[in-house]
Amino acid sequence: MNRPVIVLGGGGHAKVLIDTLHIQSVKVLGFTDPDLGKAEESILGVPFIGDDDIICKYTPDQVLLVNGLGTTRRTSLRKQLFLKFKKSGYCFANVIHPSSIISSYVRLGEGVQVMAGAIIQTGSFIGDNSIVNTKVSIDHDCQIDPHVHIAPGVTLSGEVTVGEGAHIGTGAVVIQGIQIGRESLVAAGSVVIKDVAKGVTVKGVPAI
Ligand code: JB2
Repeated sequence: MNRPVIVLGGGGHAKVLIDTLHIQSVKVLGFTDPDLGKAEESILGVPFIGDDDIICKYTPDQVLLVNGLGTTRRTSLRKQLFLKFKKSGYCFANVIHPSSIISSYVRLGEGVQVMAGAIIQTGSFIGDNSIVNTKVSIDHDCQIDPHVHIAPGVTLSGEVTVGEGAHIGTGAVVIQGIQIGRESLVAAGSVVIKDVAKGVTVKGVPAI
């Protein structure tokens, strides 16, 4: 990366990202968090630098941002933060763990995060601000829209589409060709064998 990085958020997801940035010798200036109780803390040696207002002390060409908020619910603060700082001209770095395997025929948007052990096969697309979490498997020709969280251990077979802001819970399995609607939630451990409408929650084996 040609610029140092600021990480937004000081929780568990931020910690995993900072670890990956360290592996890649990226300079991390600090993390931001509205919880001023974090002022005495550091994350893997990275200092707290203030709440998000501190970012405007840097111009967009001085720093890159990394979105350290995870998503566990459909209402996504993560998405709001991404859009707010994009509007102000900032750019988000992609964070790609070196142990992930990504076909050279995969396209990635901006601010995409691919965690340790993930595999993304040929022809797939990962939209802006989406998380492909630890040990996820995304097979060929999948389309992942922006602001999606594919949680650890999920398997997507080929030609699956996932709409904007959807959350695929830990360990879920989605068979080939399925369409998952925007803002929908697939519960952890589900097996999805038919399309999921937008904005709904499905769970179980098979998921309903
Ligand atoms: O507006 C904000 C803001 N709101 C909350 N700006 C910034 N910069 N930070 C914000 N936060 C902070 O995000 C909270 O004060 C808190 O310190 C942090 C969220 O931490 P937490 O550990 O609760 O969640 P997370 O998003 O880091 O991790 C979740 O998602 C991951 C993907 C957890 O469920 C993890 O287990 C999961 N792996």
